[in-house]
Amino acid sequence: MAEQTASNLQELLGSSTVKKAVDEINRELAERRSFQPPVCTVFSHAYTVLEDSDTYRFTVDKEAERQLPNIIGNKVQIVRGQRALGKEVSQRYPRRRNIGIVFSGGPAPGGHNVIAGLFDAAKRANPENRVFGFLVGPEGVVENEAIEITQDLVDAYRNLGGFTMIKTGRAKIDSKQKIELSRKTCKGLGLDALVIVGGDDSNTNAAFLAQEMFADGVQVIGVPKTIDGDIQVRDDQGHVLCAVSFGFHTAARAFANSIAGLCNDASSDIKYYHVCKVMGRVASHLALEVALQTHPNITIIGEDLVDYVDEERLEKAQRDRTTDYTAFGVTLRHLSRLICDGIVKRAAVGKNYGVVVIPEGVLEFINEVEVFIMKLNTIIADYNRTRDRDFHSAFPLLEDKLEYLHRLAQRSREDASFKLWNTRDEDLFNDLPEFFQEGLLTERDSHGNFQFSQIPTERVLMGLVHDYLNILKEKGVYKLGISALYFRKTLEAAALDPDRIGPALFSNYGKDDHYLTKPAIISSKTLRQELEKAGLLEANEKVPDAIEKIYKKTVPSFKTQEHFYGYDGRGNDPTRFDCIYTYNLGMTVFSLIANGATGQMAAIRNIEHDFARWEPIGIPIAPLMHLEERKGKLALVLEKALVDTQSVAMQVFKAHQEKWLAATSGEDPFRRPGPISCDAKVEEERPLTLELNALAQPEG
Ligand code: FBP
Repeated sequence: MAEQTASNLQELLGSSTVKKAVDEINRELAERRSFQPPVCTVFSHAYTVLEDSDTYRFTVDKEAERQLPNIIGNKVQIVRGQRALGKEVSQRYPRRRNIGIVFSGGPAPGGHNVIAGLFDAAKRANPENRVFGFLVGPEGVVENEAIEITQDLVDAYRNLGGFTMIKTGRAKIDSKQKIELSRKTCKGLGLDALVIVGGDDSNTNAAFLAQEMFADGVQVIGVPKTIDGDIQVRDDQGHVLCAVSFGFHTAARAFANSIAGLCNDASSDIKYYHVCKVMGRVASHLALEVALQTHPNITIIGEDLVDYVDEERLEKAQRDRTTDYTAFGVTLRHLSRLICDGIVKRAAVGKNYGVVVIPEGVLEFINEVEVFIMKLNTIIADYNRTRDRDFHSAFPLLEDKLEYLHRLAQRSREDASFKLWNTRDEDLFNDLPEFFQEGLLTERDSHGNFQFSQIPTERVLMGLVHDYLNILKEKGVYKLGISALYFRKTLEAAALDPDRIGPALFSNYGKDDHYLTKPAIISSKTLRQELEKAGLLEANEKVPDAIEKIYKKTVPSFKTQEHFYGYDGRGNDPTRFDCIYTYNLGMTVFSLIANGATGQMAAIRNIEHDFARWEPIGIPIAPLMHLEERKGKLALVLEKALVDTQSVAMQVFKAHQEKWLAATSGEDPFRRPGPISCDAKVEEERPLTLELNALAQPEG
């Protein structure tokens, strides 16, 4: 019997239906792999050349000039197509080359297509060209861990998300020794060029490597990658050279699609606030794009909080003829109040549900938290610099870390010149919930950046929101509005006169389509008192069930579901936009290499416009660098692009905030962006932020 079952199972497993069901390759995957992204017109020519452009200028940092002398003079280079080989090109372009490529930092959809574009262009220029992929990020370069990228490998990953083919890592090539080892690797593989696909820190690294390997003749090219969308390049006149890094569109669309699902859920079940933390280490580009795509009821934009002014405090200070500095900039408490304000307004029209979007990096824009982050960054960096052991292995437990901070606070008492961590800092820090303290003390990444993704920001904020809503409930401010029709129907069904009872219960009876109980009614007891006061109830009489039922419906219970949109969208298969963008970036990389560029970042200009206008270029990295605090010291880095609060996208968002809060009766104006696809021309062609911001771009 058992044998017969086993053979039946074998037969079953051999059936075509089962085979199809468990096959890793389904139709969608096959279609994705076979999608051939269109290429920019210049790449339809047999060869390309680079043309230095004098149109774009940058203000150069003195320190960048000093540290990067060989690449600081680089200009923006325009890739031009060429039908036939000119004399100069014929010597250079088809020369046999070995090219190494490495992913650095978090995955971003489209990375595989950068490799595919580079591979296809390299093989087309000379079938003998070889492309090597360094494994698990920059550490692969230092340790010479590489594989040769073959046609089969490229074909297996075309148009697919993740950085699965060669993996990625966050190591940094930041010491003399690591640079020497990297140089050795490049020599060992006979590399002509090294391509670093990464974010702001990785492109910074690319610039330093380009400088270091200049004399060796190894070209180094960067590719701007990060779902955070914070690599954007403009010249001094505001000409857009790189509107956004690749991966941003896909991540935003993936988050938006999931959040649109939550909008459906919230407005169906009408009992939850879905609180969505959306990735973006510092900048709120992703949150803004998600807001434009889905119209959540409340969206916080970190950059918008910087200029926040608490009008009430300001007016009070003006009345008292004093200055209240806390009226400027936002504290966690202020922010929670802003969220409560929206929740209370929606509740007044009977909506005790909704969707809130919070950017992962919002804490960076909150005064008191930012101060803690900066102080702790310096404390941890100082410790690591001056001791044998690293801060986190020396103090593995939270209590150990707190004890160390306590010793610093004591030191500040004894030595007035020591200001880094004083007793006030200690008191404020000790007031924070433990999980938040742990988060703020979490290990910094290899670039010294604070890891916002490790902090449950939404929990911190929503904890404060919960507390304040309870206070507002006690004060009779947070109440659920009762539909006028429902009130009338319920009372009439109980043979009660709504027009007699309504004015005693509600402060806006007969005026709006949702009624709010009077502020004094905050319990069954106060309800009874109001009815007695209006002469509608005798002292020994029971409150009629219908009125009690109405009252109960006005008492909101605030329930939240928390979600984090990050790693899922970051690993999503790319949108059509990102597939095309990255494939062309890969081809641009080859053009830069084949034409001798180094210290440049591959980019496509005009991605905010129709594909016909896309223009592959090389952007000089060195002139984009400036000094910033890293690991407690000033270092040259590529500047992160934050959300411009004056941009068109922000203005459009702000102009619609009230509408999307939807504190009115009727359905919420949620928007459904739909699922991601790469094979059809979909309406969501490119990020909405880009399309909107393009409306205010200077010509040229
Ligand atoms: P990159 O800048 O390296 O592309 O990574 C950005 C990001 O996706 C952030 O949005 C997020 O804060 C962070 O990575 C998470 O990092 P990790 O993968 O180390 O958890």
